[in-house]
Amino acid sequence: MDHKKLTAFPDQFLWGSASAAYQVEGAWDEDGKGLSVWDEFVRIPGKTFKGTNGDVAVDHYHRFKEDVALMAEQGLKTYRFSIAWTRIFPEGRGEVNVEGLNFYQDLVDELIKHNIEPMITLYHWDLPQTLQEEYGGWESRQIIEDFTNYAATLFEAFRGKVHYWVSLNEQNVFTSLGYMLAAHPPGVTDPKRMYAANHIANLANASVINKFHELQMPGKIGPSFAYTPNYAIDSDPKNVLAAENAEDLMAHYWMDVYLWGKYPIAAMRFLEEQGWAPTIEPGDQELLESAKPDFLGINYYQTATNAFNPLDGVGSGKMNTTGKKGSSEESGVPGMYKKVTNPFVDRTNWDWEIDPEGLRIALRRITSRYRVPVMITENGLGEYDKITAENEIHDDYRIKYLSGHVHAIKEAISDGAEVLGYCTWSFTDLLSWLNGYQKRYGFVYVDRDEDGERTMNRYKKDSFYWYQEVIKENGANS
Ligand code: BGP
Repeated sequence: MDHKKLTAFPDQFLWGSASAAYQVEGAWDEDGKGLSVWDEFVRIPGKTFKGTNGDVAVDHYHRFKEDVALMAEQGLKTYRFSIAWTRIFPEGRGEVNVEGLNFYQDLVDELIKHNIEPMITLYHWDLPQTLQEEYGGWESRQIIEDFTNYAATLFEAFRGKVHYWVSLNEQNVFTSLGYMLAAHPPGVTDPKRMYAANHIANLANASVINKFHELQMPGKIGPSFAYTPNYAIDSDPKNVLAAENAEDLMAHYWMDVYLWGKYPIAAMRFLEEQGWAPTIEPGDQELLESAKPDFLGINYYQTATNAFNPLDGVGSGKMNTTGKKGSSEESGVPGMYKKVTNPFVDRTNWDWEIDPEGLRIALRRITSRYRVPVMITENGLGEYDKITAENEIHDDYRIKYLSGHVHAIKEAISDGAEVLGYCTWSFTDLLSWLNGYQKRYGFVYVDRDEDGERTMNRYKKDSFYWYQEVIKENGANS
């Protein structure tokens, strides 16, 4: 619908930016930190672009004061970051590693000092390697207790200081890439194991949310879901059904569980037919239904357009991790859907579709289906950036991308969606898990690449000043 006048962003709207421990911190073995599954996985030849890893990343561990000062200069209202489980419990459980916890205490205090609301992600993929080796990580129900204890330790450590918490980051991504595509640790290709691990992750997520509420923590908690809204390529009913299949299997399969504690019916039937359905034990259903997230976090980057795919049709295809436009392969789930090119939108050099309207559609769908407040925990554009001789970065393409999305949020708010905040991905440039350092997302350019650590100097891009203005006027002209 067209609005005569758009609704203003709420006064308390959290304009923010996000990162994840492994992608920014570095200091991979300092101050008692244990090894995570990513510390190991990146050393397997061929897994990451040019063998890049986060050993040093963008050295945020040692430069966090400089980074927070830049956030304050920009006017950020919130900074979303993740805690490395292995800094708190080097082996996943046991005694707290005080030095590791101190790092985050210092970071949180520094943010508060600058009036920036800290938003903590409990789990952004860097599982303690010990837990992977001891009992298979997410494939064992033991993780429910260990993850809950780890979370409870942090809740108590930051009670009253941190008011926004993200439980799991992109459970759909770490389970699919970890157990179906072998692109993330533990490098498995077995859908049955994926859906089993995913079910256990759902239980762990529910348990942590319940713990937060039992402890009467001041603040809000929710998971962050990587939501890619699905479209049909046209009105051929076969293609429309394919889009419904994709939405059920790729989105409702997680969101329905977070908000309703129930798996979607058609997707579950499909998994049962394939022999991939998870085992639901007595008590599981009650646990899932008892947990009530205070918001749904969404990471929104793109939409997906779908067409009919027969049972003997295309399966998973190679992702574009090199930045060569057009190099990603066709992919789908036989019998459900296949992803096709949307002729109405442009794509990045990594073949991600650029679709600001899709964010409004995402917010509309979530609002209608679940009636829950949404925190946009990630949105951004990964592109090549060029630094000039004067150390300027003219990233007008990023400004265009982000301003389109901010406008879409404003339209969704005008439609009636409740949006608590907007975190761009990312504040500084950082390591992309599979795409190295050349796929940049930040407002702040970091002088390093996959060939060397260079100076690590920080330079403000044009988009830095653009967002500064948006925040200052609370999106009034967006
Ligand atoms: C999300 C992750 C982030 C980040 C982002 C960009 O899926 O939560 O950690 O990496 O995507 O993705 P990429 O680095 O693959 O471009």
